[in-house]
Amino acid sequence: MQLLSLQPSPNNVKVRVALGYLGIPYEEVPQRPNDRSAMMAATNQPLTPVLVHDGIGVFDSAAILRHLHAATPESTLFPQDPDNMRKLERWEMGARYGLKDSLGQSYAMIFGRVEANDENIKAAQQTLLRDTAPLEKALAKRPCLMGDTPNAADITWAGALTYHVGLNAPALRNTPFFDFMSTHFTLSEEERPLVRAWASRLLQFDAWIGG
Ligand SMILES: N[C@@H](CCC(=O)N[C@@H](CS)C(=O)NCC(=O)O)C(=O)O
Repeated sequence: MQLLSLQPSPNNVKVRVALGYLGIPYEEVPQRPNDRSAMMAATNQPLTPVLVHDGIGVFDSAAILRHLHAATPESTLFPQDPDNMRKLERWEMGARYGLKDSLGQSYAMIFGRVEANDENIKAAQQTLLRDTAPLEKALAKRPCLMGDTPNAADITWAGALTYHVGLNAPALRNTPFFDFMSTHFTLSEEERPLVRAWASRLLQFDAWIGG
């Protein structure tokens, strides 16, 4: 399998976590943001991540997780019964859109549309805390969102939290974007201890972040 990726982006992190968790070997082929030709050739669309498996291109991180599950008989990424599938999809939807308000507030400051002053930073931090509260609550009841072991809901959320838990990836250090996010929007041990520990554990399955 080959993974065409923009390495630090959350949807790419999510797919690498799934590959690492399932123990599937793959070759990562990092892409340059200004050249979409490899994704276009493999999948007729420009975004990453793209998985190429036996010559077939799969795009969209959620579709890639489904493809990996379907191709791996022992995978427990998705549940076996319809009710839990629906429950998983609700968590997954939350992860895909749940942090858009705080990210929007953060990006506005990073790209200079809004002043990065204490008041605006505090407001974005409050939004992030509001939107991660359901996770902390769920993790107080069980080790993962839906049970004892991680599934696609956990992995999707871990990807979405890439910029909100401490990361070690050398390529992320000292970039202005990551500095701003890690300085102001790292979830704290006091306020989100369970989310931090759970997301950090999952992100270690990403060879690029954890390695
Ligand atoms: N729904 C897609 C979204 C893919 C996506 O937005 N990819 C981003 C990286 S996370 C990308 O390639 N962005 C390039 C751009 O917007 O120019 C997924 O989950 O994979």
